[in-house]
Amino acid sequence: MARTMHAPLGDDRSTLHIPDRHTALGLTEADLLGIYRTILLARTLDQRIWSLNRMGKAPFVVSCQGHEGAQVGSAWAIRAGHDVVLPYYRDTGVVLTLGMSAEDVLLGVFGRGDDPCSGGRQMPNHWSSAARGIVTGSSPIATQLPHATGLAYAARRRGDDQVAVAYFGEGATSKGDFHEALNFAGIHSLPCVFVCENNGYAISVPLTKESAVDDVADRAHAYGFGGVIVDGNDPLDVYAATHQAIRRAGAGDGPTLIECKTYRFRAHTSDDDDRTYRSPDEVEAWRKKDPLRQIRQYLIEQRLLTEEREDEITAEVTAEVEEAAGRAEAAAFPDPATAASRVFARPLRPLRGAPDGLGDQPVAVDAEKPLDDAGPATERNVIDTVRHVQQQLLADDPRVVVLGEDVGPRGGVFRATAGLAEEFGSARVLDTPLAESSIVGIGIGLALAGLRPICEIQFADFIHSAYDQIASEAARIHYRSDGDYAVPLVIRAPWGGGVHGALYHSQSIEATYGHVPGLKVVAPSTPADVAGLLREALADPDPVLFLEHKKTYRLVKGPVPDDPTWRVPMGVAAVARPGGDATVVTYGLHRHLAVEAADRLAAEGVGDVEVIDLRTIAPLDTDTVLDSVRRTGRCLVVHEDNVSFGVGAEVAAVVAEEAFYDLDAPVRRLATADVPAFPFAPPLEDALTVDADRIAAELRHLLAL
Ligand SMILES: Cc1ncc(C[n+]2csc(CCOP(=O)(O)OP(=O)(O)O)c2C)c(N)n1
Ligand SMILES: [Mg+2]
Repeated sequence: MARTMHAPLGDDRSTLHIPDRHTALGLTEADLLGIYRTILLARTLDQRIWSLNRMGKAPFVVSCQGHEGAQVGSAWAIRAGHDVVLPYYRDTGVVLTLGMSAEDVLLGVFGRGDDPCSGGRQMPNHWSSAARGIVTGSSPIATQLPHATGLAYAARRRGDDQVAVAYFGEGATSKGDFHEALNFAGIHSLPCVFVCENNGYAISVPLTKESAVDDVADRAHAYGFGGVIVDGNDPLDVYAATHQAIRRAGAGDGPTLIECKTYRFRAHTSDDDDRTYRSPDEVEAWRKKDPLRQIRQYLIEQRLLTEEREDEITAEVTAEVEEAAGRAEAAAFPDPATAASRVFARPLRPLRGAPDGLGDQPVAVDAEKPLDDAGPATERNVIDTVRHVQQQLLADDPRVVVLGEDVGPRGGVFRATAGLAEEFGSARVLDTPLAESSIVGIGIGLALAGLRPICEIQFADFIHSAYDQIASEAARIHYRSDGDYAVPLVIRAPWGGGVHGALYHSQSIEATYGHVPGLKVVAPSTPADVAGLLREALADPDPVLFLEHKKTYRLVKGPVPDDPTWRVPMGVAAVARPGGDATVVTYGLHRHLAVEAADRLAAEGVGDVEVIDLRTIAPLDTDTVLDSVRRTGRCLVVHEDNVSFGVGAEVAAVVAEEAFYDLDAPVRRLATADVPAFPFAPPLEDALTVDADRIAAELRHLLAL
């Protein structure tokens, strides 16, 4: 980009010949004064927050000082309310430009109930405003970047010219999510603008230790699009680049990475001591390039800012910040009664562990129509059911998008999407790069844009690189935005062993993910439950991890109602086999094995065992479990997951807490030993497998106690 050297101001400006840079950019006098005022507002506000910090009133400061030129200059090019923006924590200047007030920012600083970003749930500077197109942000660096690509993909599908603008520091460019997002944006030439505020440090780590190349902008070329470098302390330079990038993106010409070379004047946050890693001289040298000074000087040179006008603006801004600070400090804290609310957009069960009176009331759930009353049915196996229901969902709802590795023409490695790309096109049945974090992250962006994504993770074993996107993002976006956003996302994952898949194609992941608040986890085991729960999961406004046991795919067959509206409620267990002498609580493949074992024991006259299929892991249907155990007095929990810290531990704890005096014997668990999933060689795998024989043996023991 062109750089302009500013002549030093003398007393007599009339002799200076100062080139006008703004008219060619389409910026008016009002724009220039607006940019100047907003930079001054950001600076004044930031200084005020530091002073509140010194007074012990603001526990945490994330300073934008030094970055305001990059922030306000770029955001001035955003079509506020039209484009969708994903700022990062340092972006006070961005959100002020987009219409947030100083008071909005300060309500967050004080953690007040009216904090528009999170109602006092997040730390300051975790921006969010659905009304302003500002997408809720988190603390983990770079996680917002795949969201931007999902939002941009959705804009492309709608056919409008909305652009997703994502902000981040240069430290974020070391993260996988940065690379996965740019890769996806490049492949699909998405309407995205990536704005990097390169201040040369990730807390204390200098650029030389973050990257072997000097310029972040160079990264873009590897992903097939352009990267530009701008003087981040010159708001007009930043504006020009961002304006052009947004225009290009909106016109269908693809993404741009803009690297704003800038500097932060203060420590990383109020918890940092920047004297430990940089010199006062370095800071001083950059202060000479202060963006506030640069825009002020330009305005003076253009004769747009008289001393009088400057004094007026300064007084106005100071008063605005002072009044905002007074009002925000006086505002009420959030009501403690809301601390456990909005974990789910659609709560299915009372929130476990919530102190009395806290947590949302569960919604009323339609009773399940028994299979016998569900009209005509077709016999299907599990995998065919998954495919059939996805086909129906795609046909019925244009918002549905399926994405994942090999889901396109290949039809999925298990054939769960066979024929769907041909029928619905590759834009709706989308082959993604091999990058699980971004598969979920893109899905989140699609969901935030109002689509209904179904992400396929090829094997549950490979989901863990998406853990951050699932646990830190999808599952807590509703809570952290105080209900402003919801993430209706389904993540399908084939799980489980018994298929000689060894350590990395056999894992059970339900306990790990069942532990994540805000995430619903289901693990159906019959074709009918798969059909009913998949439809229910897609209709739900919360993220759902939908686990399909691989061994059931072709082994388990059963009737599936033809009625495409037939559903199974989440959060409700099923009695798979009634009985009165003992209860087996299980799910997945082991529902079938437990029923087989129970039938055997009944035939032998040993006892009549009830089998409960949880179907939903989280939230757990404790009522059905307790009701059964209270009748039978005996409880065995069976699962394929490792025994420690698993679903069995949870069920056993609930039974011990709630039904101890109804028990005739201790609660028992039968699960896989704490090995890292199943070994490959058949004798090794068999030695660890929990089969019907072992369940029957364990039940005999339990019934004899
Ligand atoms: C994944 C992750 N790791 C570590 C942190 C702690 N942390 C917060 S900000 C930061 C540095 C980020 O540097 P950069 O992206 O350059 O942004 P800057 O703060 O310099 O504007 C770190 C390490 C975090 N928030 N997230
Ligand atoms: Mg940095």
